[in-house]
Amino acid sequence: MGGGASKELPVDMAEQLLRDMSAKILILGAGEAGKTTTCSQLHCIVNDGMWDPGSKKKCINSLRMNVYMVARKLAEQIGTDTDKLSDAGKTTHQALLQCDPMDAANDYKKEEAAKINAYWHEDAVKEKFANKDKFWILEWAPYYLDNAERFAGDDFEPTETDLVRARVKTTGVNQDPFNEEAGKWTGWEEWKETDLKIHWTVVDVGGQRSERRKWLGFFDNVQSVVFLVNSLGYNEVLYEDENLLRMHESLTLFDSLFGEKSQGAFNRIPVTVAFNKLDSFKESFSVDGMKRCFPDCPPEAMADSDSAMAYIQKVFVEKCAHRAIPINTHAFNAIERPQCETLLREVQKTIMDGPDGVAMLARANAPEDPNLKKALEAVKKGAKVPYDKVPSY
Ligand SMILES: Nc1nc2c(ncn2[C@@H]2O[C@H](COP(=O)(O)OP(=O)(O)OP(=O)(O)O)[C@@H](O)[C@H]2O)c(=O)[nH]1
Ligand SMILES: [Mg+2]
Repeated sequence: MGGGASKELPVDMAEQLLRDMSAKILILGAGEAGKTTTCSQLHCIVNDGMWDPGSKKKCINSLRMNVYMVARKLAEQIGTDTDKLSDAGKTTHQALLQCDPMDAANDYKKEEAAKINAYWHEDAVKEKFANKDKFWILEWAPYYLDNAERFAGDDFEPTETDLVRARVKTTGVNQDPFNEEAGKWTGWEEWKETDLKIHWTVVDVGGQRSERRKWLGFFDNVQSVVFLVNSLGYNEVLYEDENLLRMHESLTLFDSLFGEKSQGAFNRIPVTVAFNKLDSFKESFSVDGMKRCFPDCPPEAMADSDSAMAYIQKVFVEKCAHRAIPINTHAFNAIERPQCETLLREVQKTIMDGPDGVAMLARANAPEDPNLKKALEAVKKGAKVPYDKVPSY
């Protein structure tokens, strides 16, 4: 803090100051791309490792629902072809076909979880799971089924791994605001000793088709967009349409937002395409999957997972050849928190080094608005801004 006694800024001045020192980062992408996982990690990064208290409780219920969702899906795939199941397996099979995952999660019992785990170990079920590129199933199906019993009981405490692996579909739009010292950015050094902060908001949207019409209301006043791609989507089908590969859905969505025929809403702001689930992509790399998804892919681009990832990135980048600002690409694992921090810092830098950052800096150094000028002078002299006042967009 600079010299002088700390005092609050008048609210109206502070609000304007916050608005003028604000930047909004919009996270877009199809369902299960990892948007919420990324946003939860960013929340922890800027809140000293603390999870949002509500998300832990939600996570317990979700993990239990995830168990039933994947077990029921496998049962549906087996259908009436139950000859290879044991007698106990047949009973569990029928129960799964009739269950409602949400109700089952609300009344989750260890004994039932044990039966599901035993069902999972039946050869017929494992065989079905081996063909998971033909039907939609949640990403961490084996993890949910292997840990089904552990998720039971009133004293169940989710681990960090549980928290990032739980699948909670987002409905609507969630905004997560946080503040960081303005002086830490290059060019802003003279604000280091003051209380001036950049007010960031990360916006997480629901990515499934039914959710996307809600996005439009959040396209204004955006300083940067991150479009998340599930890298595994070249070999996985879509929840909304099992005849469609997730990667094709992602490409169509990307094209509609940033391609030549898009309305150009994001033409003048930095866009980062972040290819998520890189480790799993490398581990489970499938040449056949690449051939199915990208029939025109040259053999050398399928030689190994690195070449394939480079090829997939090229396909996305080529859709944006017309843009004034080239798009950035990034490959990472949202389940690894430090990798999310790297992504966040890169995205923030695209804002701070770009026209919006320059405009913010200009406002801070030579504000035209007399109110803002007064507010900034007060901050330089040591006045505090009530940062809990979040500007409404
Ligand atoms: N293997 C792997 N899985 C990941 C990674 N990041 C996220 N996931 C998993 O992907 C699943 C979907 O992640 P979400 O964050 O819920 O996806 P979303 O984009 O928010 O989905 P919607 O809310 O439907 O739009 C979760 O089960 C995550 O654990 C990753 O880096 N690697
Ligand atoms: Mg989500």
